[in-house]
This record gives sequence, C-alpha cells and structure tokens, in this order.
Amino acid sequence: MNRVALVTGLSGQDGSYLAEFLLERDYDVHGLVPYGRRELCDPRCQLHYGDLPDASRIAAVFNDVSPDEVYNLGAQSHVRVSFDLPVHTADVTGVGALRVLEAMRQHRDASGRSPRFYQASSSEMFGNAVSPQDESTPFHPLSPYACAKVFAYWQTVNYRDAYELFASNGILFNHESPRRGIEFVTRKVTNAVARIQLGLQDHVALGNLEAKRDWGYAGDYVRAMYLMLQQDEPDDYVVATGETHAVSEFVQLAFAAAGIDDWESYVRIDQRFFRPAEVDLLVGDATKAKAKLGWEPKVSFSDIVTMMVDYDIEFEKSKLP
Ligand code: F7E
Repeated sequence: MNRVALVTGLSGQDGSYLAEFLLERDYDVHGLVPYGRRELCDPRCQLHYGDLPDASRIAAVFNDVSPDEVYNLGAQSHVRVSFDLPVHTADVTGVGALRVLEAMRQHRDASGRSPRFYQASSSEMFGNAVSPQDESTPFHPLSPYACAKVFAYWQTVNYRDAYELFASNGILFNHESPRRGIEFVTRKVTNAVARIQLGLQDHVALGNLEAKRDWGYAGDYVRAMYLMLQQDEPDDYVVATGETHAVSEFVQLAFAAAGIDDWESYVRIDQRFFRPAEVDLLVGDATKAKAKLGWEPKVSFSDIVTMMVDYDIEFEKSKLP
C-alpha cells in the first residue's frame, strides 16, 4: 500500500515542491486547500477544500484521508502583512497549527497509530539574535507572524512531550524559487527585472535594502522536511545554507542576470515596504540537519537568482500579445 501524506498549504510554493517530491516516492498526496489559487497544485494530488481556521473540517479530512504523514505548511506567511492582520495571522499561522495537532492527537489508524507531523517553523522566530542561529538560539520574535510561529513551534514540542506524538519542527530559513509569491522580495525583484528588461516598466519600488537573509532553494528544503519524518525519533532542525546576503546584493545580481549593470537607477525606496520592526541579519547553522538527516543544500545563491530571472523573462514574454 502507498504511504499517504496530507499537506496543508499544498497550493503554495513549498506545498507544490513537496507534493512532487512525495509523488516521485509513490505517496498518495492529499492537500487541505482553501478556495482559490490552484495553478501550483499537481493534478496527481487529491484536493480537499478546507482551511486552518476550521477545526471540524480538518478533523473530517483526517478521517477521510487517514494520513501516515502530515505536513503543516499552511499559513498567513507574509511578515509585513502580519502587522496589518495580527489577529488573522495568529489564528491561521499559530492556532491553525494547534488545530491540526488536535486532529492528530484524536486520529488513530487501524493499528492505533497517530500520523507523523511536520511543522513549518521559521527563522523569523529568532528575530535579531546572535549569528549564526541554530537549534539552541533563543527566540525573540519581532512580528505578529513570528509570534504566531513561536506559538506553533512550542505547541508542536508540547504535543511531542505530552502525548508522545511524532512531531518535528523544521526551522527553515528563507527559501525561494520561480514559484515564490510575487509579494516576497526575491520574486518581486526578479519579476520587475524581467519587466524592465522587456520595456514593460521603468522601476521597482522596494523597502529596506540593508537587511540580510540566508536564502536557499525551496526544492532543496522540502527534502529536509521529508527526511525529518523518516527518522527514528522526532526532533527539531535548522535548515539553512549558512550564507547570508543583503537584499541589495540580490537586487544587483538579478539585474546583472538580465544584462543590466546600473541597477540603482531602476530602484526607488518606498516607506510602504518597511516594517515597524525589522530582522536585520539571519544566517543559519544547519550542522545538525547535515549530521543527522544527511541533508545538504544543492543550489547556490547565484543559481537561484539566475533561475528566477530566467523564468520571469520567459513568463513575462509568454504574456505578450
Ligand atoms: O523579505 C526586505 C524585507 O518578505 C525579505 C517568509 O517566507 O522568510 C520570509 O520572510 C527582506 C526583509 O521575506 C521589500 O524588509 C525590502 O528584510 O521576502 P521577504 P521575510 O520577511 O524574510 C521567512 C523564513 C518566513 O518564514 C516568511 O514566511 O526583504 N524587503 N524591500 C522587502 N520585502 C518585501 N516583501 N517587499 C519589498 O518591497
């Protein structure tokens, strides 16, 4: 019998890469998906309407699907938006994870076992902690989003301790790809670069160019999620490249990938894209994931930038009349 995975957030960047990865390993992949965007959902997946605020629907889908593995990737995941929607973010991103954990606790398969659980925890939980950050670095969240992720992190640990569930946190640093939503800085930049190169717009408006992030490739990071649920024991792992780059470096490289060297003349700084509190520097130490999971990132920073710019140039060209 095929193994069965249930993925919340299947219609997002990470959900789509994880679904492909699991399908290649002969899993039956089910997604809990809100009404709306579907273009990233692999047609081989089985979709179930539902969302993280709706506990009764989550329980019903657990009963229908009877998953072996549950990946909780669903969230309101935009940090700046979380300052506008703090209560909604707490409900979806924080309590949403708890609703899935409750469904897990109450669900047993025919032999009395609970499914294994992966929680998408985030490097944003560290805030402006000392660098590099690893599993022992204390959390100091600096946004409603990060506060919600800290809540979900500790609920996951608590369900592991209190009920002996197989529940693991992956503390993932930023991870990007051509499937990244346009509202995140990397895709916003690569899409704008493509449009500027094609003469479709003349500038891009951005916020803080000084912030530094540890950017990896989303396709590499879903492999770490899967490996966490194949271990003998549940545990928490940082997943990162160990390299950090300023937003300005990403912007410069993206313009260069499209053959444009004077990038500064195409960038305007707009206060709307700054956050009330900013995480200045993130760089992760993934030694534990490397040693215990045998995980390594494969795609380099410059390859991610080039891949995204190339994709966006083709994407924008395909929309031209
Ligand atoms: O911002 C700066 C911004 O929105 C990156 C999410 O997946 O990764 C992501 O969180 C940096 C920040 O991602 C713009 O101030 C400048 O310093 O792409 P971002 P994020 O906030 O780091 C973590 C791991 C998650 O868990 C999150 O869910 O770029 N920045 N100008 C800008 N950011 C945006 N979005 N737009 C700008 O115009």
